[in-house]
Amino acid sequence: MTQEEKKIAGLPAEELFASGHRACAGCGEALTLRHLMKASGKNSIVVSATGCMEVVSTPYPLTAWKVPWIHSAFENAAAVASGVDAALKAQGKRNGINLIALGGDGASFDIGFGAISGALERGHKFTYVCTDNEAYMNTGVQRSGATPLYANTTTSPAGKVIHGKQKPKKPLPLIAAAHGIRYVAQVSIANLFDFYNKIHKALAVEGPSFIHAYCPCPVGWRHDSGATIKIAKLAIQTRVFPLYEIENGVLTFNQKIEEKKPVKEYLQLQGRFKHLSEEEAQKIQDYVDARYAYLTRIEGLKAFDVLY
Ligand SMILES: Cc1ncc(C[n+]2csc(CCOP(=O)(O)OP(=O)(O)O)c2C)c(N)n1
Repeated sequence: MTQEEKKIAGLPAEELFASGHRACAGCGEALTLRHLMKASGKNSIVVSATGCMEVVSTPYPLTAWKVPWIHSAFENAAAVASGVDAALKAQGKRNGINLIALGGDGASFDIGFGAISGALERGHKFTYVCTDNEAYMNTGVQRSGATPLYANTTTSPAGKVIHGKQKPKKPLPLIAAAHGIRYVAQVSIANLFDFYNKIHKALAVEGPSFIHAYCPCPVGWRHDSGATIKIAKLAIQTRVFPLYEIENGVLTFNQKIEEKKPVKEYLQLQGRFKHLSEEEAQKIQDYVDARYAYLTRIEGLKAFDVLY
């Protein structure tokens, strides 16, 4: 067993995001929260934006949360977490508490973007975790700034006029890093050793940190509920979702993919891409290659100034 494996084997058996919640079978977000809370532990406070994870975890009067949990509005989890940070500091109680703000991609890439940016700029000590399932799933699969190119959603429909979303995904982790914060990382439930390591690093930062978590959604992506981890693995192997971290302004790949798989293998498991022409599938491949080439160009460089 490696040191990393030993560390994970020693994690509490207790589930702080308990089973019995109402997430769909195969939900990538629920799995992410389960492991996030095991990594964070009992001394955590969670602020949760409106979205699937809030709805499925807290049907009144029940809750799946075994730590203090605050429901914010859709757009202001980062602002509420800022207030919690300030209040704990004023009371002299900030030490030893992991403060996490949670939002889906709609809450993070779009509507809560301003609140996140403000909290990062103010330098609050908290970890923002975006559980990205690439659309507004709670309200019925509307496209967000995180929805990938040509994906079929109810507001970017694949029909005669357009073939799914016409714009690529917004590079939110890089935008977070450009704020000058000390730690940004992409995590996936398909690599839990890396996942735990990064959550621990993010929570240890004396300031803001940002985690972008890849979360397949069987309903919105139209894939088999048993295929969640397979798809998450393929996202890494095709370089659609590379596992990297940006620590003190320097980008490092944590699971380098030397022999990449064709993106088509990833696309064909998901109904949201079933309308694609050969040409469109190739355009997605070109886009993925270009984004990865960009990350490779800045790898190992002090690409972002650290301000907080
Ligand atoms: C100001 C405001 N606008 C719209 C809504 C309706 N609404 C609630 S959850 C949601 C979508 C959430 O999407 P996302 O953040 O991606 O999380 P997911 O449900 O996919 O996990 C929307 C549009 C709202 N609650 N508040």
